Amino acid sequence: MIKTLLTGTALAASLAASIAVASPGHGDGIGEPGDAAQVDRTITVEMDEMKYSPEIIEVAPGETIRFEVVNVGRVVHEFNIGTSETWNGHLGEMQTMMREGMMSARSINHDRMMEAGMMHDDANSVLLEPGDAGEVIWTFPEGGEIGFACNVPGHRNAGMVGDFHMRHDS
Ligand SMILES: [Cu+2]
Repeated sequence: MIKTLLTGTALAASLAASIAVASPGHGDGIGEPGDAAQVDRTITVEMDEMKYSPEIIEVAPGETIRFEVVNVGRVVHEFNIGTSETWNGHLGEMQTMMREGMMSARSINHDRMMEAGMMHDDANSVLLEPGDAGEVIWTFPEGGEIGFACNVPGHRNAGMVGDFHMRHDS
């Protein structure tokens, strides 16, 4: 009887762990999805080959920012808030999407992504075709090493990564 209970608890714990890994922003120290009614500032970020403008964004601890992200380039780009650890996990997902025809260098096949259950609607990121715009509303943590990067295969290695500088003036 006790053995059965322990097994059940272990299973629940491992399920909870896998869910936590699948949703960035919960427990990995990068912050959390922001509330649109609590936005402190709006910042426009342009994405091009292979860079962001601006590349460095200063944020205050606990600040909620609306990022208006515009892809002014000629290929698909992503704005993804995280750390190299979260990005490494996400890169595999992108490679699968490329391989399975859910996206190509210049386009995103939303129907195909929906079919495969990969809607790519993580609150910490937006994936955009050339000419498209989207938004991310994010509440920053009190500190930490956080940045933004494009996980389209090859782009981050080519330098498509930016930094959040946490302001400490309080
Ligand atoms: Cu890119």
